[in-house]
Amino acid sequence: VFGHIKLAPPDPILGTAEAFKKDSHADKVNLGVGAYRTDEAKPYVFKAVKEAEKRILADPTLNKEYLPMRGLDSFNSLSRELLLGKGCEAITENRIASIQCISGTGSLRVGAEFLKVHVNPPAVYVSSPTWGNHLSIFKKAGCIVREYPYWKPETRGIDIEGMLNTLNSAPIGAIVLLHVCAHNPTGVDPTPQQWDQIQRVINHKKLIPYFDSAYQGFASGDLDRDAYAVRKFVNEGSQCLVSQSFAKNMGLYGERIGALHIVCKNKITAEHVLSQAEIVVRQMYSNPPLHGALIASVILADPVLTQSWKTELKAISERIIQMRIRLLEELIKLKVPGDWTHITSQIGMFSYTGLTPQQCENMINKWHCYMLKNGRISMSGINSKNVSYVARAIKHSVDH
Ligand code: PLP
Ligand code: TYF
Repeated sequence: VFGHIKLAPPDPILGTAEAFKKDSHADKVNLGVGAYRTDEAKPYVFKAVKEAEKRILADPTLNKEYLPMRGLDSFNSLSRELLLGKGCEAITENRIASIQCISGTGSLRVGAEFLKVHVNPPAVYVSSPTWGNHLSIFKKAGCIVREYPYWKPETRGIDIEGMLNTLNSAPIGAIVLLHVCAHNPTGVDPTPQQWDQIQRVINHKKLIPYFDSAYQGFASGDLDRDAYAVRKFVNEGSQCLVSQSFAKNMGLYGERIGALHIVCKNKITAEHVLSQAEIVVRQMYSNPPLHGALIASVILADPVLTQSWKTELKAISERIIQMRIRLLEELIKLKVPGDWTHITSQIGMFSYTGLTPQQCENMINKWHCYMLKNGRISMSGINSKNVSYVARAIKHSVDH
């Protein structure tokens, strides 16, 4: 029955984690998956998360009943307030359909399925490059996926003309997937002026923005600042979708907690949309898991705990920024040919190094520095102990 099934190729990102685990070399470095590591190269559990879990365990009123298909109501309202800010009109006017989802990926999958069934967009435009799963998720839902130019290798910045030109020729009603902040994999975000330009084309051509928020608070350490783009669109009247993940900013990777927010024109529409999104969920997995939603809502409902979480988040993003500075210093010290200032100008979890596939192979095979073949490194894998080793690996790979 199953004999004809071929072995699937490893996931290009998650596969690097497997390869790293198998490697027994003492100096190995994990620059693959975007998961935060401490300066000791250890996973990090937020103190605020531990405190929230303590309170959850101690609460005699809690039980393990099913959640509704839309998830935990307190989580849904607190998470959209975190994303869009207190006093956001779309929230006070009750015109957002919010649904707790299985982290960012699950939220994108529910959003994609919902769009296919109820909107049937002519195409979904994603940046070139983007997080690989974006393409697969929308294709899996039956959407036609197209790319808009984003990365300009010559400037190591955004190809804004290319992006605007492509969006200008997109059919009415097409979806445009946008990273809210800390673009994965390039680490390059539009400037406020570029967001103005993008918004103008989207509005003019009647396109539908779909924001992916996987790194709020991770880019600058400031949750409000990192939400600039999505707040601008929503506050200026956009009807749009947002997939929100708490994997990175609360370190809840394995708890699979996130949300899908669909911003509608009015309250009645939002009610209809929510009821249909719930049907999508019902047919996929019935209802979401409870624990992560409780953790996030306990943190977000208590101003003291929220503040302590924000302080930790700031420290984490600071460590990453420090590692960018240190890595650039080491590369300059070693006189590695070329301009490496993009290491510090790029933001968020990743650096798009510009290393060629062959140079990446050398990083992995000779130096045990696990990274993606497109040149992406996760900055959180770098620490004060291995930064000069990584710089030497880059030098050797460039000279190679
Ligand atoms: N979107 C982007 C841009 C990502 O980088 C990721 C990975 O963290 C996700 C979505 C989904 O992550 P998760 O499903 O762990 O929330
Ligand atoms: O790009 C990354 O490394 C993160 C983590 O299927 C990730 O977004 C990678 C692959 C995946 C889910 C999360």
